[in-house]
Amino acid sequence: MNNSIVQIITAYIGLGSNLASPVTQINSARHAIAAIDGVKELAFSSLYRSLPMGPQDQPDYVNAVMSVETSLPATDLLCCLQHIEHAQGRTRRGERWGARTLDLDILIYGTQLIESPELTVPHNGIAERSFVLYPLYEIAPHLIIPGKGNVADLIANCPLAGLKRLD
Ligand code: A4P
Ligand code: MG
Repeated sequence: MNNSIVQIITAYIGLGSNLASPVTQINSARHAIAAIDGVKELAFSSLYRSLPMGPQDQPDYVNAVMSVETSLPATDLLCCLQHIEHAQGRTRRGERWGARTLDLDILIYGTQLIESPELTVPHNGIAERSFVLYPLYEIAPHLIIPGKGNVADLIANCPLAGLKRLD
């Protein structure tokens, strides 16, 4: 008999794109994430247009946040997300914060604090980025970000910085 207990974790995933039809990229990624074995979509935010953080000679981004329930360990979830990025034409050319067809970040994984060579959770910068906090607040207004605080309090100190919700 298998006595192992599978833990179900609520995770939050940040989606971003600024190349090759960003809205389509985000919607495709949403469906691909929901189709991962061991992942179930809970909620999906509106899509937001945001000004690029980092190099300014790149198009505006479309960003969104998705919450999921998952039985996958965080490293396995990251691996699945990287496969989806790759399948949707993501290339890594070495420029920090350069343009991309798709970026999928694990923003939060349950209440866990993870610091390993391949994974930092909560994601770096989560508490200062309007394109993360506003969609997160939309789907989880009472969320406490482990080690950072209440999303409502963080948003109060985070200017929109050009963020606009898309219809
Ligand atoms: N990694 C560590 N922690 C995580 C995590 N929690 N989730 C590692 C996902 N990956 C994580 O990522 C580099 C490495 O981060 C991965 O190998 C993984 O092991 P990457 O996707 O290759 O490169 P990146 O995304 O360019 O790097 P970075 O520093 O994570 O960038 P960010 O923080 O993702 O920011 N402007 C707007 N308006 N909207 C955006 O979405 N995104 C970025 C990228 C820049 N400017 C933006 C936006
Ligand atoms: Mg990233």
